[in-house]
Amino acid sequence: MEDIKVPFSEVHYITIEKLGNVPVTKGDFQSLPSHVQTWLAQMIQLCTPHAVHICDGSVEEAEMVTKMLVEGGQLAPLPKYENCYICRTDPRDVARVESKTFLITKDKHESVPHSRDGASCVLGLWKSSDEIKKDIDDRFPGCMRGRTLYVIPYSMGPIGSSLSKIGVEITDSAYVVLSMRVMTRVSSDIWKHLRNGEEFVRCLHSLGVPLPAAQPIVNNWPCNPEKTIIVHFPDSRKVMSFGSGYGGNSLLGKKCFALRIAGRIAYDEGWLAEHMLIMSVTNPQGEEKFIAAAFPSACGKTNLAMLTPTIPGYTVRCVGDDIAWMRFDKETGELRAINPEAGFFGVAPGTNMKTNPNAILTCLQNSIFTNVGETADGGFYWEGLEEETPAGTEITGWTGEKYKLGDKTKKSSHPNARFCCPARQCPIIHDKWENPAGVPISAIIFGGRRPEGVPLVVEAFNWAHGVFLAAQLKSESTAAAEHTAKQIMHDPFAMRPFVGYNFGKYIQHWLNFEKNPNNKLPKIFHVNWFRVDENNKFLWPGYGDNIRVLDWIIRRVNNEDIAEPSAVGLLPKKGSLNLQGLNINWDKLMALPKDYWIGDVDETLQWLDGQLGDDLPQAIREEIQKQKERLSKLQ
Ligand code: GTP
Ligand code: SPV
Ligand code: MN
Repeated sequence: MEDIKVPFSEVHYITIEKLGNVPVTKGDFQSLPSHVQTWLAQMIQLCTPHAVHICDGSVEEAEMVTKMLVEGGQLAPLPKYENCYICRTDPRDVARVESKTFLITKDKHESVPHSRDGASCVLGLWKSSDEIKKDIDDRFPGCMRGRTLYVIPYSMGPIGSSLSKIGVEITDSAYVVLSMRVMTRVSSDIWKHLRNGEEFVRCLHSLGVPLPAAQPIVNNWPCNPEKTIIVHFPDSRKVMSFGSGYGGNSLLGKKCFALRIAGRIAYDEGWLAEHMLIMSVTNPQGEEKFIAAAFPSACGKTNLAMLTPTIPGYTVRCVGDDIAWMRFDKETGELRAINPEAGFFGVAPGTNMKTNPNAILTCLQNSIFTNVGETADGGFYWEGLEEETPAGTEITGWTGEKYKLGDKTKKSSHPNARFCCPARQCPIIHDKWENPAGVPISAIIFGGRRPEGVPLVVEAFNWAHGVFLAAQLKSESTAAAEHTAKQIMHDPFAMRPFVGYNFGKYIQHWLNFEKNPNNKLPKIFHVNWFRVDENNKFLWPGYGDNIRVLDWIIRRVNNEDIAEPSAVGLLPKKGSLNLQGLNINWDKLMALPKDYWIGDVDETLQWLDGQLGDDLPQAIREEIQKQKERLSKLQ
């Protein structure tokens, strides 16, 4: 079932020390760059697969792998659309597992800050090489027994761009092969770029279920939740992931490489790898501005990146929905950003033709849906599609049970169910989205889910204050990781789960960009779409109406006199935000409850000081002090 059937004549063998001859069912091992061959041979020896498949990223390859997965019961076609498939995971493997995600460096404090005694560090988990060696030795030897080892050569960013980086992922999951082909640029051309011995990020992934499986496989989704670990070696640019086939745990180009490892490379090389969407907004005067925005997982990046404006005359175009690599141009001083990814791995529930039509239209072809419901006529279904689904439609929920349309007591989909679709299919994808030189960023937005206290939009007084706004970011927990209770958590820069080195150094790295007078620093903002009233109803309509906030932000970028200082930053002057056609309680939406904010700033200082200790940059302590002083003067 795991085998790809190929004509016998196309198979060649490689001889691996202590293992003997291993068939290569696709691709030519001998033609790979020698440093790649050496690493692959070591990994084959470690994982002992029964065959090797070197991916080329072609359509034919995708068709072959898809066919195999369908025959094996891991994927099923969704005949309502073109080349779309549905997949249900083992219900124990549905999201990232932050508690099992580690950074390995010689010195602990290269990875994690000097937290004060008693504060258990949540800004990265460090293990020593000795400790992790035990975990690795306990898991990886023989982990691909009876399975095919796939070799995926890929580029993060347009192939050949000076802003891009190359990775190679080894995996025993064919689902990962298909998904990586959507999310990254998989191609045999990668090997040409590695010819001169150029380095690449080495990614090893295994489902952790050698065959015959020791435990029953649930939903044809092999995984090993008890033994799941995701391990990063930032110094040697390596990732090893075991036991999970889901999302960021297994598509190693995404969070593992493009944020944690790339973040560290960016620190070393003087640029930024951030958890940010990239979009452009063109105003009625035809003036276009690019914006990057960081929100924690499941807090609205994909939705903002492709929003449909509710006010006339504006055009939004999408460059990326999750990750931005950005650097200040040495000549022009502009901050230029690329989206290193090639696809969207978006939260399905809540996505519909009203909230995000562009996402729906992007995923009607060549897409994979994981942990969603299915309609009897072969379509997808999830919470949020009620109004678009005819009454009486038969639905099977993600757990395989029948689901009754509109049944509020059950869920048809897992809250972290995702669509995986090629970005180029997005109706509003920017024609520069693959520009090797990136796009120039004029504003950076941070935000989170803040039901209480936090106004719709705040502008930072200056760069250092903006970095403080980012450092104090908090958000209500979501289903994107293993947090179950709804609680407000600190998530500085929306990077808490994704930072690849000491967070104190990370904040200082941000602060340092101000020291170069050549850098054209974008203005920094904080937004909150999620404030609620006393009945728990959102005070702001969100989604397409967020254009009104973007419009205000762009006018501020153009230095329009529409902001006034407050204790927490610059707020829109009353009447300066276009609210035409909306029924908004502006005063409630923008209120700064004094007690709330005094509690908040004290708690923020305590938390940052506890987490970062002496690594907390002095400039941030000063910003906190200034905020306290401003708050003390509030009425
Ligand atoms: P990741 O892909 O996990 O990083 O998440 P994301 O930041 O891309 O979040 P996404 O855009 O997928 O939105 C997550 C959830 O928030 C969805 O259920 C959306 O419907 C909801 N959401 C997004 N934007 C808004 C908004 O403006 N207002 C409200 N109320 N909900 C929103
Ligand atoms: C997130 O959790 O931020 C995601 C999904 O985008 S995952 O790829 O699983 O990290
Ligand atoms: Mn997203």
